[in-house]
Amino acid sequence: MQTGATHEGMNIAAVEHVPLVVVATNNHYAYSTPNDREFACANLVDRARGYGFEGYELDGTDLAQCLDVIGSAVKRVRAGRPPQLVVASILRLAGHGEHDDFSYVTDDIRKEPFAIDCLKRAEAFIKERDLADAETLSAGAKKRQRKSKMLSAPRKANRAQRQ
Ligand SMILES: Cc1ncc(C[n+]2csc(CCOP(=O)(O)OP(=O)(O)O)c2C)c(N)n1
Repeated sequence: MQTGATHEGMNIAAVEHVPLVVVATNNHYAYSTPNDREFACANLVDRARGYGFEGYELDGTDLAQCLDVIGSAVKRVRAGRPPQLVVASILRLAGHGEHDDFSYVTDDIRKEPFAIDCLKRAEAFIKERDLADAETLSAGAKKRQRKSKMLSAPRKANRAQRQ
């Protein structure tokens, strides 16, 4: 959201009535730089008006809300409304890269509602609505475990090397 290309692209999309939906995942940090060092407006979604977009905010940890709000934004642009900006609030729950121990995230931020694990919440939502069977859900969980093991292996190796 901070690069020149994004600003220029959003501006021209509104001028040209492009049916565009921009979903900005605000994970509160650009590497270790917090939101208040990245932008001075109260909320990212405030920018929508300046571009000539319509703006919506949502809880990015809530799959039902994501489907609803983003789905409605898509319907609106298809119906000829201006481009849409949807800002989803969430927290990155690991480092920016394997070298990043994530220690700059304050305890206050970790207690925020947007800091919960969206995958666990999505799993509960899917189970509640019976949208997938147990086998499919456990296959997804196994895949995530394998990925997390693969990601933590180089971190452990790096730490061992430094000691
Ligand atoms: C306007 C601007 N240009 C460049 C940077 C340098 N910079 C620091 S972290 C980063 C990458 C951020 O990646 P992103 O996916 O947004 O966040 P993260 O993976 O850390 O959650 C960049 C380009 C910056 N912070 N702000």
